Amino acid sequence: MNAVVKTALLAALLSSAAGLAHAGDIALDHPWSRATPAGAPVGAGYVTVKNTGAAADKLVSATAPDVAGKVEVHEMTMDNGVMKMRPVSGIEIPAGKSVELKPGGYHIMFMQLKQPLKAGETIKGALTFEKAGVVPVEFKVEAMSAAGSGGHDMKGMDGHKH
Ligand SMILES: [Cu+2]
Repeated sequence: MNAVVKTALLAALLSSAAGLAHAGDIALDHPWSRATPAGAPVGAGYVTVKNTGAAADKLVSATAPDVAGKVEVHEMTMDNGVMKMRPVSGIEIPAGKSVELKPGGYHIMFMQLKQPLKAGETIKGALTFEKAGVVPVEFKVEAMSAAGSGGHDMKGMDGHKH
């Protein structure tokens, strides 16, 4: 690990203590997740990614080794009235713009869950960007009913073939 990356990681760690992770031109705001029922194989992570730089960046992968055997970047779409999720190769974050990963859209998929996600816990992980590199993140697990349309989203989860 070179000194520049080390400095960026340290800066990200320090600012994440204040609730906002920052590395280079990428800032992560309100990383959160939703509690999962016992035995659920997957959970989802959401976060607002802000690109304060002059060049576009791309979220290409994520990790959360404490809770998930595998993590993917997913997109949820409506297909003939059915919610479907599929892995994407990355999420473009345009220069000077924010992209919100949220229920019903782009999300981080925690797969091969090692234990249920419980409200109040935090999930330590990292998001990898093409330019900004590895940005540490801590998803705060909120109650199962968080952010409204929980029932709707769980239907999408049931259709998830993993
Ligand atoms: Cu998914």
